[in-house]
This record gives sequence, C-alpha cells and structure tokens, in this order.
Amino acid sequence: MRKKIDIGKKILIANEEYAIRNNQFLAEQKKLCLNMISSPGSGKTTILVRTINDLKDKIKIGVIEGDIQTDIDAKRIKATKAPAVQIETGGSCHLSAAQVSSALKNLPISNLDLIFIENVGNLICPTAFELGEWGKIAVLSVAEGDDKPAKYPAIFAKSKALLINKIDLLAGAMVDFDIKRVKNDVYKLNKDIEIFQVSAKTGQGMAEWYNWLKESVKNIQSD
Ligand SMILES: Nc1nc2c(ncn2[C@@H]2O[C@H](COP(=O)(O)OP(=O)(O)OP(=O)(O)O)[C@@H](O)[C@H]2O)c(=O)[nH]1
Ligand SMILES: [Mg+2]
Ligand SMILES: [Zn+2]
Repeated sequence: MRKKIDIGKKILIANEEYAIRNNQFLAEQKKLCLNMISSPGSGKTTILVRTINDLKDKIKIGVIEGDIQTDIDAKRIKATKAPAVQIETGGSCHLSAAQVSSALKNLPISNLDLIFIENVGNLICPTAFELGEWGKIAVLSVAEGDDKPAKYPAIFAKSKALLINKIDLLAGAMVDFDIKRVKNDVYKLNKDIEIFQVSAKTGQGMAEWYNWLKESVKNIQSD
C-alpha cells in the first residue's frame, strides 16, 4: 500500500527544494540574507527604514517585502532609495521560497551586501517555511506582552537574533513588560541567540544591532 503523505507535508517538501536553491545561490554570491518575522505591527518596516538610512554608507541593503495585500511597506523602503521588491501573497499568511526565488531575480544582487526579507506579519506560520535565508530575525515589541516567547516558542528557538522593539514605551511604565523574563524564556529556547533592545523610533540601542549586522556581513564575505 502506498504511504500517505498529508498535503501540508507535501507543500513543505516542495518549499524546501526552492529554499535549498535560494540558499546555494546566496552563498555563492556571498550575500547575507535575513528573514524578518514578527506579529503585525511590531515594527519590522520601521526598523528596516532606520537601518537602511543609518547604514547607507557602510552596507548596501536590498529588501524583499512580503504582504498579504498592498505595497505600502515596499513604498516606505523605496523612499530610502534602497531597492525593494514587493511580493503580494494574495491572502497567504507567509512567504514561500518559490516567491523569494523570483523576487531575488528582480533585485540588483551584485550591488548588494545584505538582503532583508520582511515576511508577512504573523508570528507562527512563516516560521515553518524556510526561504533560503542565512538566518531568521525575530521582532517582539514591548506592547505585545512578555509572555510571547513562552506561548509562541518556535520563532524564538529558530532565530539568530531577537530585536525587542519599542523600548521607548517602557518609559513612564506605559506598558508592563518584564525584559528579564523575556530574556530568560528566550535563552531557555535558544542559548545562542543575540538579543538587542531597541527603539526604531528614537534610535536607542540600534548601534549594537548595526555592529552585529556589519560583523555578519563581513563573515559571509570572507567565507
Ligand atoms: N513607540 C514606538 N513605535 C514604533 C516603534 N517602531 C515602530 N513603531 C510604530 O509601530 C507601528 C507599526 O510599525 P511597522 O514598522 O509598520 O510594523 P510592521 O512590523 O512592519 O507591521 P506589518 O508589516 O504590518 O506586520 C507604526 O505606527 C510605527 O510608527 C518604536 O520603536 N517605538
Ligand atoms: Mg511592515
Ligand atoms: Zn501561512
């Protein structure tokens, strides 16, 4: 009797083949590629816009923007003059490696050092779909609550770095958020993860994130 493979598994296997090809392509080209994942509104695009502007003279950044609908985020990126390619998923709550493969063809890869993929705002589903990236970056904003790593562990377990964003809101106890608890919970899931506390709005803490990006680009290029 033929073995039954459920449809979800088949989709993931097909995705994996594209992801491996993207990964090989990016490795050959010595380009750092980071897949940014968070809930809607944690600040992914705001972080990217600030990072692109602040690192303009040091790292050449391109962006693949994933959204269910609209090119609002791609326009925000293009306003910085960085190249951006929009993927409208038409309802799907994650990017697929096949979509990223076509988007990569529309970026001026040879002129870039670093390619960010802003995934669809969703803390769960994008975690399961490898895109061929070198690493995942999780973003958690302090307004979402400090229990999120405990409740949604997969993304924190798989990420190379975590940006705890909107720390400006902690001033004057605008929100309750125990950073120590978050760090403890995240390190329990992933002892190697880098954690940065930032405000993409004020720029606080962003320098450490930039140093890590510069170091990561250097490592890929000297590989
Ligand atoms: N106070 C504060 N607000 C921020 C910060 N970063 C982003 N925001 C605000 O949070 C809102 C959402 O930011 P976006 O950058 O659009 O978030 P996103 O994760 O890209 O959202 P989606 O693409 O829809 O998932 C905007 O109103 C930003 O101005 C921050 O560090 N502090
Ligand atoms: Mg966005
Ligand atoms: Zn999905």
